Amino acid sequence: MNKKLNIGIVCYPSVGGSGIVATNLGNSLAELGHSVHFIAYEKPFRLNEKQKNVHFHKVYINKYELFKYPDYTLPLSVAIGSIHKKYKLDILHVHYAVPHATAALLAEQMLTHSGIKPPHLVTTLHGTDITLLAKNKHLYEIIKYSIENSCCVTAVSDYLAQQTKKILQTTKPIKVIHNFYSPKEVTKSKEKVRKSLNLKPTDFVALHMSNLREVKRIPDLLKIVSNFKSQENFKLLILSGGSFQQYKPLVKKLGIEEKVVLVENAQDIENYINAADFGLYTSGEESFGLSILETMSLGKPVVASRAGGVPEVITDKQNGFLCKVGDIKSFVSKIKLLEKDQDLLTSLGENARQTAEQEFSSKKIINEYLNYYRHI
Ligand code: GMT
Repeated sequence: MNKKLNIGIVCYPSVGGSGIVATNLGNSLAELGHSVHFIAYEKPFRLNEKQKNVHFHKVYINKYELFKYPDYTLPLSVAIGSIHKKYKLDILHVHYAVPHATAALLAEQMLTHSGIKPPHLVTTLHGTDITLLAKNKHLYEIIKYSIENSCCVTAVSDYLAQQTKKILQTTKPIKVIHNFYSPKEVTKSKEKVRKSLNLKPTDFVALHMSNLREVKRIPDLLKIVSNFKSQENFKLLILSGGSFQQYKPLVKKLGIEEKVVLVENAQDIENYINAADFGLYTSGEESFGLSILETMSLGKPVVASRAGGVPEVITDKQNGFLCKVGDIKSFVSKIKLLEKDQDLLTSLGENARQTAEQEFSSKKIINEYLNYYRHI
C-alpha cells in the first residue's frame, strides 16, 4: 500500500478561484488519509478545520510602523520552514505564483542552510498570476524566477500553460491538471430557495458567481440583463465573493433594480445553482472558470465568453454556448434560444453535467495530483 503523505498547502484564503481549488484539493486529500497542513493568513473560506487530518496554520503579519506596506512573504517563508521542521512535509504545494512560490523558495534556502532537506515544491498557476501580474514589468522577473526554481509546476488549463511559456519566455515543463468539482448534496428545494429570494417558480433565472473583479466584465453582464427589461420573469441571481457597491449606479442607470438579486459570500452554492436555470459568465480573461464548472456540475448549461481556457470546459452548442468577449447581442440571442426551448435547456444541461462528471470530477483530478506527487 502507498505511504500516506504529509502535504503543506499554501493558498489565498479569500473567496477566489485559486483558494477554493486549493481548499477542495486539501479536503479531498485529507479524506483519503493524507495529513494536510494549510498555511494562510486566515482560515480558507471553504475549509472545514474539524475534518480529520486537516490542520490550519495561521501566518502572522507584522504591523511594525516602519513598514508602510506590511510584508507577507517573510513571515510566510518562516511559517513554511517551521511547519516543515515539525511535520516533515513530503510535498509543499503552493497555489498562485506570487508571493507563495517565492516564499517557499526562501524557506527552502533557510532549511538547506540549517542542514534540513526541504519538501518538494509544487507550484500551481491559476490565472491572473500569469495573465495579469507576469505582464507587469515590476513583477515579471520574480514570477519567472519563482516558477523556474520550483521543483514542479502545474497549470489549471492548456491555455494557461501556453500563456505561461509565452509570457515568461520559459521552457520550464508545466504539467496541466485541470480544475475539478464534485457538487455537494442539494439540501433545499428549488422552490424553497426561490421563495427565500423572492423569485417566482415561473421566473427564468440566470446565475452568475464570481468575486466581481474587473476581469469578470460585470457591466457586460448587466447590459445583457437590460435587454430583458420588458420581460418581467427574467432575473439575474449573483452569488458574489466581492462588493457589488461599485455596480449599483449602473444597475440604476439601466433601470434593472428589480431584476438583480444579490447573495453575498454564499457557502451552500449547490442550493442556489440548483434554483437557477442557466449560468451566465462574461469574463474578458479566464484561465479555466471554476464557477462555470460548478454551475455545469449541477446540470445547468452555461452561456460564457470564449475567453482563455473556457473552451476547454464548454463545447459550444453541446454543453453550453460560447460568445465573443463583449458581444452583448450574441449573449442575448443565446439566452433567448434557451428561454424558448425547454428541451434545449434540458439537453445542454444534461451534457454539462456529464462533462463535469466525466472530465472534471474530484475523484479523477485528485488522483492526477496524487500520481503527480508520487512521481515527484
Ligand atoms: O478570478 C478568480 O476567480 C480568482 C482567480 C484566482 O487566481 O484566485 O481565479 C483564477 O483561478 C481559478 C482557479 O484555478 C480559475 O478557475 C479562474 O479562471 C482564474 N481566473 C482568471 O484567470 C481570471
